[in-house]
Amino acid sequence: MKPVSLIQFLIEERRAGYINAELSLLIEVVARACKRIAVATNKGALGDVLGMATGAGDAASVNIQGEAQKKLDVISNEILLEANAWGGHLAACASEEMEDPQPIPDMYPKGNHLLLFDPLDGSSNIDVNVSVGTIFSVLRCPEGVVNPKAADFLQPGTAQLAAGYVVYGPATVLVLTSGHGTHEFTLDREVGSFVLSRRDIRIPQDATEFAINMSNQRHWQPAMQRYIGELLAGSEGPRGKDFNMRWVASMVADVHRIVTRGGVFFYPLDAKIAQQGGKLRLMYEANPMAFIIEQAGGAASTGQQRLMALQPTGLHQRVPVFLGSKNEVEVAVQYHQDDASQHG
Ligand code: AFP
Repeated sequence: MKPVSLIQFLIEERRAGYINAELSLLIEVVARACKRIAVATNKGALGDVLGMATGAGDAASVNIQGEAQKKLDVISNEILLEANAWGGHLAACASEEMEDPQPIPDMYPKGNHLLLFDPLDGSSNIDVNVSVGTIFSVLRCPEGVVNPKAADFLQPGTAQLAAGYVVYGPATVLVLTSGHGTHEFTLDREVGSFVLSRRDIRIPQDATEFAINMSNQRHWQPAMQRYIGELLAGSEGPRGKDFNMRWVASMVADVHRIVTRGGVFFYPLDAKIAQQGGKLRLMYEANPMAFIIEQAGGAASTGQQRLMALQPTGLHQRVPVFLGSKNEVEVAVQYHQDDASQHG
């Protein structure tokens, strides 16, 4: 069968009325920028892209999260900002790497969309050559807003017009939704274009693989202790079947495994991070991943509610994340809701 390129797919979606021309251009521009990020990431030690980013006087540079930035974090952020500045499809960008939203420069026309991204998720894996990725989310710019501020981005995940990630692994793979299914595109490096490799992905409703950072076990809430304890008890325990565990520590890689073969991913609240509300960021990690997972028939929750229904209160707000195979997420959520109702 003749391969379908990303551009052909986007034209199909425009003809179906799922997306408009501006959103189609936005997705193409982001995909093209991610090809450049893939080239930079693939250079490894040969490209002076590894290690920590430094600022003035060689001091380690730190992002809004207070985290030391890798060189590739900064490079990837710049690539996405530059690629999206001139096309007229955006009003502003927001990024994990920037405290405030970046407006489109006045010399360029402005569009009706807001783009949020984690330019390089999993960057602590770069120096050990483990898959990393880019995560992005698209919102509508509020009517009449010319210079969007952070408050204009604070829309629930259900307001997303599109979301996607690119995983820079053995293959460079884009997974995308515009609210009409979840679809996968693989980069054909010889041609330089993304080619449709899986249309209308469906995640198995049940799971035998779970992903969580077990080193935090002693800090978890009782409901998570109970839930994971039952998975570890396997066929000798109440679940009556054995489970396998994976933890890449790169959300894009863990989520892509789930999109590919099912499973569940948890970054729950724990005593260490309870004050900050969780580890993962709502606006440009949890919400786009939740949109992709739900459109593939999975579920995404905070442990207490549907993740995409959460009304954001801050651009860099963190949130607990339970996502993946629907039936398994529901078991974990039920234990947490039982706990909450017992303890008020
Ligand atoms: P980095 O971008 O700092 O590597 O963090 C990656 C991440 O945000 C997400 O991609 C992982 O699932 C999670 O953090 C890993 O967290 P731990 O290092 O605590 O396991």
